Amino acid sequence: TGGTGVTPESNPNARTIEVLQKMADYYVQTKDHWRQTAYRKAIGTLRRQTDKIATYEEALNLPTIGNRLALKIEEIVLTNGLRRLENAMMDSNYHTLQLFMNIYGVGINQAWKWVQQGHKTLEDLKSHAHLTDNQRLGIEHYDDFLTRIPRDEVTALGNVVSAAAAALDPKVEVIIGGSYRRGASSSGDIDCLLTKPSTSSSQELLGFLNQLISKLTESKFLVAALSVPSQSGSKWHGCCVLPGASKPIWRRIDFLLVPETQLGAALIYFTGDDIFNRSIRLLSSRKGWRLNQRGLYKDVMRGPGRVKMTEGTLIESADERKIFAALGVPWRPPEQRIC
Ligand code: DCP
Ligand code: MG
Ligand code: MN
Repeated sequence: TGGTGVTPESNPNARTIEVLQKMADYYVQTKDHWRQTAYRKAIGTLRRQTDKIATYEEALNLPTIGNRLALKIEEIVLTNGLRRLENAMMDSNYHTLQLFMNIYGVGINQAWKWVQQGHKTLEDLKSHAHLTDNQRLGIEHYDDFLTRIPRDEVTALGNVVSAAAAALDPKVEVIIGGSYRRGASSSGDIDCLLTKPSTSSSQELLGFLNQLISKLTESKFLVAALSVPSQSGSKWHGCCVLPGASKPIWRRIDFLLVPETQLGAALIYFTGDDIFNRSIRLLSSRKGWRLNQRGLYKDVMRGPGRVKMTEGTLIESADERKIFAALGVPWRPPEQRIC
């Protein structure tokens, strides 16, 4: 070998990279985007090193490598492996972990707890674990919630919501966002944005939401509530079924209250996809601005530890296209917001 490049064989960190790569693959499986990205960056950094990185301090001195990753790198060098990875991947626990993580609303931490408590099946959880109401519901409808919703069914479910909304208040507009708005042929859930002309806060729509929920519950369209908005909240999560189906599949549905003044920012956020959102937010923060589901802001004041002190000055929030224009990003129709 020679030259300035570090070939994989000659890289003194080859074994560390190999283990970190397995971890990264594992986090792809568990849909942990943040860790995936952190591991990828760390691998890139290690690839560029010509010396072996053996200690916590050496690792921490490198760009893109933080506290936790530095500890892992030291552990890999010391033990030639990684306990957590071995725990996760080298035995049947890994499959149990996958099983539990596929329960709606259950993340890796909860799934791990159950695995460590020795639970192996959904039946085990039902009869022996302490479950919240939502976890129980997620287990009871395990297969339903893993079943994608065909586009035609999303349209039909959306039409039920639109009809009920129109009967209560003809000025309210129902927009289906999420993967449906991106043109997907099937969706994981239904993301319903509810908006109305001349509104400037989501609280103004809370009364309407309560009426809509009552009406759709009475008509047996809504079959469960998973989370209801808190005092300042604007989201309702629950389940619905297609009317008239003989053996209906429970579908996840979200209602999101959006005042007209924030419709553009909310449309960007709730259209996604999540990777597109992350990249457009990053682009905003590189300009020193901040984009969230309520608007695009400048002069966001931050205190120690980058803690946000003020929301900043609003640049734009009502119009989706104007937000793209303000950011200097060419307009991208929803179908092209797939990263
Ligand atoms: N969203 C996000 N980051 C998250 C979760 C959601 O930016 N961590 C945004 C982008 C999503 C939108 O909210 O498009 C709706 O979230 P969903 O989880 O419903 O995702 P999708 O509708 O995109 O896909 P699916 O078909 O799985 O519902
Ligand atoms: Mg969705
Ligand atoms: Mn959703």
